[in-house]
Amino acid sequence: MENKEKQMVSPPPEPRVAVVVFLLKGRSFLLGRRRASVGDATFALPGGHLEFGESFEECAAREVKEETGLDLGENKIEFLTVTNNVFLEQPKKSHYVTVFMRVVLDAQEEHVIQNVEPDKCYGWDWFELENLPNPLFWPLEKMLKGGFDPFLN
Ligand code: 8DG
Ligand code: MG
Repeated sequence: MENKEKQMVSPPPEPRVAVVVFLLKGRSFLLGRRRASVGDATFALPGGHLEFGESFEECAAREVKEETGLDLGENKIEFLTVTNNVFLEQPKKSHYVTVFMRVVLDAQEEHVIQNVEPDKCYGWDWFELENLPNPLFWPLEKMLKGGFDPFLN
């Protein structure tokens, strides 16, 4: 096969941008167990791919709404940090520039969380930083093991 044809069959992998959100409530934040080819059965933050023309804040609000049903409304959505996540193992190589955002929810208020996309997530729950579930999705694990504290910064 000519090189050009090969590229049409399977385009070269490219880095993608993901926006993920720490929804903080008291000492807890929301994690869901993934149903996905990348990181299946691991616990991850709500989030997804940045769409063309979106700000990080718009993407964060959209993904949280799509995945949990929670409307962030007037809540402040803050940028926390960005990490570079290269995963070269087969069958699914991936490279994500992952933008971490934060929303501090009012701990006194009740927040109804729904599993809106049960084909992508086994369910959401609140976890404390000192008592996280296992296994965490590796980009999240890498960052937390590196000492990053979403409650500070
Ligand atoms: P979309 O097509 O609806 O936009 O995306 P999605 O179906 O919600 O994708 P996703 O897998 O939830 O998120 C996209 C990528 O973001 C994921 O494959 C890898 C990267 N990512 C991280 N860390 C995290 C995390 O903690 N949670 C989520 N959901 N994605 C993460 O690097
Ligand atoms: Mg997602």
